[in-house]
Amino acid sequence: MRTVHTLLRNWMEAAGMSVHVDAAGNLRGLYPGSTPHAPRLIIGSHLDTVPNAGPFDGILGVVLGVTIVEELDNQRLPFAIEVIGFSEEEGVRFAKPFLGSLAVIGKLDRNTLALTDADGITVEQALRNFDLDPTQLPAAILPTNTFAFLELHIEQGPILECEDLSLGVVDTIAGQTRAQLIFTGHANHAGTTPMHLRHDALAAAAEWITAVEDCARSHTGLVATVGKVETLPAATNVIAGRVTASLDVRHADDAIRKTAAAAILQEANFAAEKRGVHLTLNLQLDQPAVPLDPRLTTPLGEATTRAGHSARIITSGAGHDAMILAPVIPSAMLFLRSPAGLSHHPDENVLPQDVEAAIATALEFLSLLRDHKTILKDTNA
Ligand code: HGY
Ligand code: MN
Ligand code: MN
Repeated sequence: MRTVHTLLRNWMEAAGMSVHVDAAGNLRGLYPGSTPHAPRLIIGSHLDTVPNAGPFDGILGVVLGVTIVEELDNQRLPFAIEVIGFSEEEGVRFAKPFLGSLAVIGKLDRNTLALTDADGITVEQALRNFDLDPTQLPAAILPTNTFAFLELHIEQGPILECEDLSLGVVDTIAGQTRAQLIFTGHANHAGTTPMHLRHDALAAAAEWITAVEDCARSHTGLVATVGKVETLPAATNVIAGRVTASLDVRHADDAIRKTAAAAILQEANFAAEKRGVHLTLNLQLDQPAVPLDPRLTTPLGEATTRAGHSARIITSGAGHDAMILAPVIPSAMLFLRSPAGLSHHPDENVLPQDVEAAIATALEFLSLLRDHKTILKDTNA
């Protein structure tokens, strides 16, 4: 992350931005407006990613933010532009996502700072290890004259490619439930323990995981994933005594998501009880679906059309920092096509012509913001 910060800082400063890293580890470049206290537009996305990831998830939206400022070529607008590279959006290290974006709206709270990673290091200690001062978190909060947030991001799904489209304008970001389930059975000898005397934690988890898939397949638009399973003692000739499994459930409708999550967790109870296995549930995230702001998505659609592309309205199954900012700052997202619909994978890609389309659209969007003072006025400016 230090290397990424150094590279991006150089690009940001070359584009005329003043750069700092805030107390939550967000990299922030400020491009001034035509007046000292001009309203502020945020353009950004996250710098972290997932293990074995592709090269575009998150970082593309930050680099495009810098590129958009470069394209202004020192032209001053009636608003400032702050490009933010958010830290810790994925939730890989501390099991809670969106830490950087929570900080800029003042919601990186003490409980979150106390979360620990696999080595027992807290979020607070990790910030100090990165030469940051968590007591300065209040200074990370966005100024009150921040009037809009634009996030450019790869779609991470197959829709734009299936329709041979470069861009999509996001209307809603699906909600998500994330949880950790711990199946505690009884480790024992694989060769001497009769089947009816076992308390096999891995067999319980395995039955549950197939029930997760069945439940998701039976609801339109629902996705549910068990992406991480840790087994102890993880030996061929030992019945698993303890299994820790992740759960990720998503849907654009919160009622459907919550009902499905409850049914899935009930399945875990069934699979555990029938084997005399104890179940512990840790709910890690209950993130509501977030509609994006028509006061911005409408001009963003207009900008897409002006740039010569179709403004395909699309719902995001992936979570984004925009879902954290949107409840307090009018937010919009522009998606770029994901070739092969692939993401969270080394072969994740983006097409140069789609990057060109996104930059052209973003510059048209800035012109609309500049020319339609109503957007500036109506959106907290
Ligand atoms: O998991 C997600 O939805 C995103 O990649 N943060
Ligand atoms: Mn991601
Ligand atoms: Mn992302």
